[in-house]
Amino acid sequence: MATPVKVYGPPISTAVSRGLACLLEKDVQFQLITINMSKGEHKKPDFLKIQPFGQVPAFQDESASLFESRAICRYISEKYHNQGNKGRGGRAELQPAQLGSGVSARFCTANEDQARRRGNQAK
Ligand SMILES: N[C@@H](CCC(=O)N[C@@H](CS)C(=O)NCC(=O)O)C(=O)O
Repeated sequence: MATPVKVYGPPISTAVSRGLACLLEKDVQFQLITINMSKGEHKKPDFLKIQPFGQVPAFQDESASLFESRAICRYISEKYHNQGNKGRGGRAELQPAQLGSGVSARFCTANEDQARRRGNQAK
């Protein structure tokens, strides 16, 4: 049996609910594994193996282990492009390792911009 789609996190979290909304829109069955943040479960070693920043959500299926809700949504939208809401996501070949790179690239660019501004202020 294929590994079920798993989402880790409390549904009250906006980032978790973003991923859940995407799964529901795409008619994907999933298992929600609640993480009790008030007990600090998101900072426990077992969870950090799935989400190294200790944040929710995290996502796993038979071929990918992901974090960052937007990367998760993109992965779901592309993998299940032919079901549910077909207006959501493209049909690009799946390359899970690259899914988060847009987020990282934007983060790096923002940091570089900030560093540049700081540099300019110092002059
Ligand atoms: N950019 C992340 C944000 C995730 C995030 O901030 N999650 C919050 C809950 S909504 C969290 O885990 N906070 C606990 C912490 O940062 O320690 C995403 O979209 O997945």
